[in-house]
Amino acid sequence: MAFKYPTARRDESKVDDYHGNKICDPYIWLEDPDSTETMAFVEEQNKLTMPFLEKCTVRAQFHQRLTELYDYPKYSCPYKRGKRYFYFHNEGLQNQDVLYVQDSLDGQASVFFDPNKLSEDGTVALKMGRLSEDCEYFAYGLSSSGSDWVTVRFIKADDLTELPDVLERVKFSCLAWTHDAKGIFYNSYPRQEGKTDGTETTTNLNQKLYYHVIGTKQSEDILVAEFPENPKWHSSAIISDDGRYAVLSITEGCEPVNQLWYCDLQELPNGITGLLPWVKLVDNFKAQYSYITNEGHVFTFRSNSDAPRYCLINIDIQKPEPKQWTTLIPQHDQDVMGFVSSINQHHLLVCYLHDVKDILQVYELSTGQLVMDLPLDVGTVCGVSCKKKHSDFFYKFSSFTTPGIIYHCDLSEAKPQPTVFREVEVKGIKQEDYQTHQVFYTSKDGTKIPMFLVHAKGLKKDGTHPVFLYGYGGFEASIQPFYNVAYLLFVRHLGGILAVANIRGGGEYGLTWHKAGTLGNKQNCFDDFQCAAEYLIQENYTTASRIAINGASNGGLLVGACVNQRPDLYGCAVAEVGVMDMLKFHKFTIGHAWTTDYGCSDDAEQFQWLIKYSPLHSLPPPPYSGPPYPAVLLLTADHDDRVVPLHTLKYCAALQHGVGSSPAQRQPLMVRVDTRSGHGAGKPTSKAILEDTHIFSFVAETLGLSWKD
Ligand code: X98
Repeated sequence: MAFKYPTARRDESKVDDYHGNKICDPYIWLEDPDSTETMAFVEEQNKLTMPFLEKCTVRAQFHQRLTELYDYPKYSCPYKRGKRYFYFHNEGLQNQDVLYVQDSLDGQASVFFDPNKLSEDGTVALKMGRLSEDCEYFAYGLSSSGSDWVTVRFIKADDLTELPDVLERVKFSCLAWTHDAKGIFYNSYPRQEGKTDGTETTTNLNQKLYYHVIGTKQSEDILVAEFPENPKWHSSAIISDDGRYAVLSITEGCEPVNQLWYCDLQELPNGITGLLPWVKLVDNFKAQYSYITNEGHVFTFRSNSDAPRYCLINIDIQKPEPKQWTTLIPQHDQDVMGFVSSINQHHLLVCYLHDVKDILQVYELSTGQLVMDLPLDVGTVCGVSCKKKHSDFFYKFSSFTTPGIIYHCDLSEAKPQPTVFREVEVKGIKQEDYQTHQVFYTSKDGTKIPMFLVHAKGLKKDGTHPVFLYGYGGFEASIQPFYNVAYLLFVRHLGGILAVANIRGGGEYGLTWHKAGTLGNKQNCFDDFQCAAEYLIQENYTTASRIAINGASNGGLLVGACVNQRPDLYGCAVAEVGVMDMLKFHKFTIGHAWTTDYGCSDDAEQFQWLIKYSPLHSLPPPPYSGPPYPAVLLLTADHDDRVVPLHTLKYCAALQHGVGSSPAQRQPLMVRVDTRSGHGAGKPTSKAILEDTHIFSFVAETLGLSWKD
């Protein structure tokens, strides 16, 4: 035994009966984040982990170089409201991006909203912000310490005066101004017992939709939609481009399906005074319908109804029968239709995903005909700003080696041509030193899986390179090329290869690809990931002992499951904020929404799927004599109310108990528990840099890598 892990009490008396199967939950006491025993466990773990991380050989160099290189200016696309332009900007190392305003695109910019002023350590983040249609007010939601909970406040946009209005208990919320700027739609949850600060594990049920009238108290807010018969339903309202309709999308989990209701706000004789008279255009959860725009009573939706790669349909709300719905742009025979935005009154900006690379095009709204291509390099459209009433629009492109290029295009010109509006450069990283290529490898069942490889130019396939293999595999999320300085440092200074495997469960090839990695097919995700590692070995890029696998959230589950299934296939595994207890995840915060991807242990058949791969339940008991586990670093944080820390803590205790007690286990099995931190969104730059430093220092230390100048 190379490390002396803290002892964690095992309560063998805690046994649950799942459909006749007795499953012991010995670390159930770790489910209480506030007990002295849990707090002591966390403290002891950190006391082991933090000195180990701090003493890693490359730690100081990685931190210094990452801080240096991360210090480059970052910009969002500008967007126009009223007569002014707004954009986010970070000088480089500011903890939170700052919102700026300017009168014209080349005019002097001034600070409009600076979240850095709200806390010393940058842990208060701007989660959402909405300017009213004519720019009278700015509604903004702040979250503290990375929690999903948001507090919404308001300022007047012309003179930045603060309004007294405050909205609390807001989470997973829309924020939609009525065009008269009299008020705003938002969601909140009923008061709950105990804390509501993101450290609690209380389930999130019975979310409601309200209308807040500016200048009134939250207690007077108007309840406009609730679903007492369906406590898991969540709703989200948007206001149509013409300001006339409230369009309500209702979901009951994370599947891309929704009900679609609307309300004609012009038909309310006394305005918004109570539950709205919603018209149910779609009253089932068979497909997804996302509002794009409307011309009078003809609405355009992006949909996956009979279209796993998505299409655009028109629905005349005066002829609501599905038989009368028409297709505006049919689904592509290969590519997946991504976001669609209306521009220039009668155009649509449409993004397609072609083998995990973006394609951007302009179509005509009235006919669905292609108008123009907007040529892109291999990579991702990571931001757009456009509005139906404006002829010009912006889009931002990035890739593994491109930090960001913002293009500007005006469709009112005779020959519209995108021009580079802003391009940033990262001093100290030469793009031409790196090479990205895409390979397609074969998974266990013969399916071809795409994977991006990023490495130094002229790399020799001599089996010696360390690999950082990243995956996610769920919730129809496509892992498209993205820029990350820490990855490039791994390539440049640790001689590594970044591998991003686009495994099933994601949305890379549409709904079919997603479903092939959910429910009873979840094992496909793990097979795809393991086959990625095997491919990299077979192709002589690397060896098993040089592979570090990484994933976060659903990707943390991926890492946990793969380590249990093939401990011999990797040298290191870093699982961030992972879902590790597959029998109980649905009981905490928003976990119930993930049963659409995972299933639920309450169901006998689904229990059988889950017990087979649940990281917590697939760990070997002592005495363990199988192949040593790779070095394992687990990460979680005290305010993670998306995937509550108990997943990682229980998994850690069980891992150290079984594998950690084996004399053959020389590599560390550790957990880093951050404080004033959450699932990831809104993380201040200083914390992100430190976290990446710790992750890559751990990878370098445990794979035996040294720093190359
Ligand atoms: C979620 O759990 C998404 C959580 N979530 C939201 C928002 N609305 C939701 C409505 C219903 C259910 C969940 C919702 O974030 C939302 C609404 C408005 C604005 C912003 C957000 N996700 C999964 C997750 O976090 C996958 C991605 C989204 N997981 C953690 C899955 C397993 C681990």
